[in-house]
Amino acid sequence: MSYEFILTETRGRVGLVTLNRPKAMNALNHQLVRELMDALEAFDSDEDIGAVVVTGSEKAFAAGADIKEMADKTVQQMMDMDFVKAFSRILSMHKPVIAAVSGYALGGGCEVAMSCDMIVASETAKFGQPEITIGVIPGAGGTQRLTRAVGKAVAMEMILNDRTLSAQEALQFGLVNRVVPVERTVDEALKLAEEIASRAPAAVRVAKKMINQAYELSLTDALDQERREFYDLFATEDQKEGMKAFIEKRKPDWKGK
Ligand code: DAK
Repeated sequence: MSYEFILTETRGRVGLVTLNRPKAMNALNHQLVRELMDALEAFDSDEDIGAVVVTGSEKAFAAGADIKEMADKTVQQMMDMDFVKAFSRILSMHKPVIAAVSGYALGGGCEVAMSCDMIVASETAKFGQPEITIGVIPGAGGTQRLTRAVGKAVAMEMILNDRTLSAQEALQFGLVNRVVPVERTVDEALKLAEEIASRAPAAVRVAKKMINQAYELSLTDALDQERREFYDLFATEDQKEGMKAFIEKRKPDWKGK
């Protein structure tokens, strides 16, 4: 499949999607978002892929939704665009998605990164929700995911007053998993993704789902569901293999079943 605004490739068991709209700082126009979702869907249904990395350029992961495309839209046209559904799809993917962020991750760009399961940030990464400066608010999860990630105090400053977080601040506030030199960002994310992709696929899938459920369900309901999922894994060959391999002091040979 050939795309106009993204590049895709496979590295071992990891799918790599690179946002590639350099003239506009990877601003997320309708087509780019459609292409991104299409590529993610394809990797999610590919049995040879165990995890996915999404990245941008050194200058910009993505500088937000395309303001030029959005400027004259009506309410109905914006509703038809539905970025929210698109970004939420990342959460419901079976496979873990890691964002490798360098440069600007602003507005919808920050929201895409936060929809991913983990973020590897370069020392140059800048996270912000500057929608207030163009007369709107974050509309694809920013007010909710950012607040859950960094807490109310920092989220208020970022969203009400355009405060941008440096990579180190993002690490300190728990928004990102790690900060690495810019030239190593994609490789570090790929390495992390490859490690996760080498683990028991069903357990990875269920673990991702349950961690994300921590934000959706009550603690009692989530603990019930966690226990059910845990029991269900005992119906998989990989549970038998994983425990047998431990006892036999060898590496497990996952079958993904
Ligand atoms: N949209 C369109 N074009 C953009 C852009 C953007 N978000 N960001 C950058 N560009 C373009 C610039 O217009 C410029 O194009 P030319 O003038 O050369 O044609 C080119 O990229 C290079 O940008 P600059 O010349 O501005 O570069 P600088 O290094 O000086 O500044 C910057 C980089 C990233 C700080 C600056 O470009 C900037 O502030 N960009 C805008 C950031 C922003 O406000 N982002 C939030 C956008 S609003 C939805 C839910 C959510 C959303 C949408 C819908 N639904 C539920 C439907 C999300 C909304 C947003 O994200």
